[in-house]
Amino acid sequence: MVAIEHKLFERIAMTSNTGTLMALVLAAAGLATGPAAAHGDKAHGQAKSTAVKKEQKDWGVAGDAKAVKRTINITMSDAMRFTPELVQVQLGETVKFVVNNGGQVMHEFVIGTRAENDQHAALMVKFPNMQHDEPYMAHVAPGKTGDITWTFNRAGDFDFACLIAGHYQAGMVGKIQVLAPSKEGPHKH
Ligand SMILES: [Cu+2]
Repeated sequence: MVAIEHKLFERIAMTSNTGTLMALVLAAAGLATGPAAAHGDKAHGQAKSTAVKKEQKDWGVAGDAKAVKRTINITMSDAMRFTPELVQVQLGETVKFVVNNGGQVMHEFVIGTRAENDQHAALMVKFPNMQHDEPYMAHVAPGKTGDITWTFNRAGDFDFACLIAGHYQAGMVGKIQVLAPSKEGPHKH
C-alpha cells in the first residue's frame, strides 16, 4: 500500500512542482516524510522511460497484448454505474478491457483491491485535480473508449471503480472475481 501511495504523491509533486503540496499530501495520509519521498523520486524516476510498468500488484500485473485471449466490454454511465458490474476471470488469464464512456462527463476504470481503491478515492476527494495514470487504470472522456490489458495472476475478489470525486462515493464500483482452479483432493480418480 505504501508503494502505491508513493506514486500518487510523486505525481502530485511532479504536477505541482512545490514541496509544500507534497508535504501536505504526505501529512494528510499520515506517512513519514523524508525516506518515503527520497526513495520514490529515485526509484520511479528511472522507470519512467519504459512504456508499461510491469509491477506486480495484489490484483495482478500489466498484461501483454499477445497474451490476450478474451476481451471484456464495459460501459460507464452518468448514473454512476458500470455494465456489467460483475466480471469473472480465471487465475492466470490475461484480459483486455474495452471501456466505453456512454455518459456526458469523464469517467475512469481502475482495478484494485477494495482497500486500495478506498484509499485512492479518499485522495481524489482531497485533490480532485490530481493526475494519475497506471497500467491498471483508464481515464475515458465522454463518448470515448479506453482499454487496459491486465493479467490476473492473483486469485481473489477485487474491485473496479471510478475514483473521480463523487463517483466512487455514489457507488460507481464493480466486482472482479479471479477464480483459482479447484484443488484436486485425495478423492480424485
Ligand atoms: Cu465516474
